[in-house]
Amino acid sequence: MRVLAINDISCVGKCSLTVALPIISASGVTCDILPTAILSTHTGGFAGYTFRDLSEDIPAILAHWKSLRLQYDIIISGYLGSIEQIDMVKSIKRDFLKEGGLMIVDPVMGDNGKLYTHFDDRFVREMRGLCAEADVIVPNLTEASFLTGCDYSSIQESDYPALLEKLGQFCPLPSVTGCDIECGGRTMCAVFYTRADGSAAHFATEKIEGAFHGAGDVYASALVGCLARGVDMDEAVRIAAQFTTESIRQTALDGTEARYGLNSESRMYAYLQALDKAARKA
Ligand code: PXL
Repeated sequence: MRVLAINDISCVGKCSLTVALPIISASGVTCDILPTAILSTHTGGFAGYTFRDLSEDIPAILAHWKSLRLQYDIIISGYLGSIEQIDMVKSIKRDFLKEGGLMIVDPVMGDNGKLYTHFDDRFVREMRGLCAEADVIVPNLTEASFLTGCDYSSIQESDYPALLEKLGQFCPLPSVTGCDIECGGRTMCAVFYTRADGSAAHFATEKIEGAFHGAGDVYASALVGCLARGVDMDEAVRIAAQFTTESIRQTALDGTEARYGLNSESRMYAYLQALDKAARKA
């Protein structure tokens, strides 16, 4: 099983490839990488970061891979720095995804109702086009609202199924993370997702107060790890969401700054045990 992770390298801040590579490869599959940019830190919460766009290097990298006849079972794309890179991902899918392979898009664009620096409405439109070529998409609630044109500030719990349905109009297996729901007087944090048979489902974990950077990257990477091991969508969502919540809990416990990312390292063993158990049953 060979996975390609397309994402940036934020040297500090534990997101994108510094999260995807360790989690996907620890899941027991090959994880090749295509870095889209190198930054000294990610762009969320640090001033003065460096940003080197690697678009110019990508055609030669791909030409070399073609000469090696590389093909992937799963391709996951994350942070893309430009519309040109969105187009590159579309052509990478055409050239490098095996017949019957899985294209997963994490449409990294924003959080807490706002787009990240560097992104605008045109980028959102193009990202919608990329999502339309994916089998699975994993937006957070902010990204889902931009992709569907729903007003983030007015979204309520009762709107989540309709949001999922709207995403389903352009991608067969959408899921939305970071959906707060009330459950027995407590606020929980849920993933709303669609199963392969088209039915909708959600899975909730404890909500830990605070903003935690990089949670989406941990979730997407663990989901890929699980799917790559043949685990079905219900179990994959459950295991990935639990790992993410445990990583958030650890980070809150450690009291480290949110912008330095999730302390998921010490929760990795429990994640792998859960994955191993599910993969044996699959
Ligand atoms: O975690 C998402 C992410 C990935 N890569 C870069 C980012 C962000 C979010 O801010 O800035 C460069």
